[in-house]
Amino acid sequence: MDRDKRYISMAIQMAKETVGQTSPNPSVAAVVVKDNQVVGLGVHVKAGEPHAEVHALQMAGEKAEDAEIFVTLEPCSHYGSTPPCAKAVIEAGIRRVVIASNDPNPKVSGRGIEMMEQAGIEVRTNVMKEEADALNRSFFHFIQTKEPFIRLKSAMSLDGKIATSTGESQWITGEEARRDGHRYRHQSDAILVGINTVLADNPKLTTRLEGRGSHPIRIVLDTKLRIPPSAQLIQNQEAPTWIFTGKNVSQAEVDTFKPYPHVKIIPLNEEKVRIGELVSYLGEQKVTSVLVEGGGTIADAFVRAGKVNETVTYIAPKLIGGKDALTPVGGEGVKQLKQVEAFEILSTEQVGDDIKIISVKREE
Ligand code: AOF
Ligand code: ZN
Repeated sequence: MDRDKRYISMAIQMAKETVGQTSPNPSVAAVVVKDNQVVGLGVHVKAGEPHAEVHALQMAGEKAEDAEIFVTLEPCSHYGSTPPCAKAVIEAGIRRVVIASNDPNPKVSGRGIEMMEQAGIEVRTNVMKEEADALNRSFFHFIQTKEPFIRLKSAMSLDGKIATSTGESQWITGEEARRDGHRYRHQSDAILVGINTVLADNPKLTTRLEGRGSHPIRIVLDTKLRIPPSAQLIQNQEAPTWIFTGKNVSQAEVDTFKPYPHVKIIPLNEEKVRIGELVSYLGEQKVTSVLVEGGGTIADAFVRAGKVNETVTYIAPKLIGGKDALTPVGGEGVKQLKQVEAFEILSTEQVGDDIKIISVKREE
């Protein structure tokens, strides 16, 4: 592997471990190298805290003079919660910068690179870009569209069923696939289900990972506010619960949930919850990623609204059969094949006894 790739892949490795903790900011890491010695390391830990380059340059101190910096994302050029990293890089006396991803943030978008080049620094871009881009797919989508990145997760049998014809649905995939699924909860700002899933399964929707994890905001789409106060999402206060309803719910019904400060009832403007309206509201609230976990009607609503950005599908080597057995995307479905959106396969991998397929929407 060439030298640039080696240090960039080291930075990518560090940034990877912060996915899910930096929202609404991206996951970024930086390595400062002088005379083939690593003299500074940095990651962006949390929005509002210093950027990766700042930590790495601080560690390097005077050794940053005439050194190289390897960053997973183009250094920023704007005054946000912190001064521009491109300026910090210039002032530290860095001689060469190697970058993996560009920053599509309209406030940056090439200007970071420009600033450094104008200061006479040698800049190399696009080193391991694909690997680095994969870390920040939701940030890139959010910063460009002001809407959250929507990931649709499902688990099904080889013949595409999520339950038997009598409705039994627990444990279609194995332990490892289920554990893998919890990683997506940890990495998402929000997890979303429909009221039917709440009534049928009474889920908690928290992240259960070895060594703990962060819990996403729990979102329920519940047009008529049918969720009972006894539901785990109301009784369990480990994470916020946001319930989106249609416009026709009374204040008295909303007030039933007053004793639960972690619960927010949000009536939208139309009779039924519309995905478009929901998604823009979530974007305004700086929710950058949503994991849609069930059920079929909800999945269908997102598919037909054209709002699915990525699918994560676990397939168990089982045949269930039954013409009435449910499939991951239910509802009305898309009527004409020519209206069906094609996704692109990003990866296929075996997870325990199951297969995991990730596909992504082609971003124009
Ligand atoms: C970098 N290095 O480590 C990160 C960057 O509100 P602020 O000041 O934290 O700025 C956030 C923006 O800065 C974010 O939208 C993205 O464009 C960039 N993030 N840039 O040079 C970092 N986290
Ligand atoms: Zn910065």
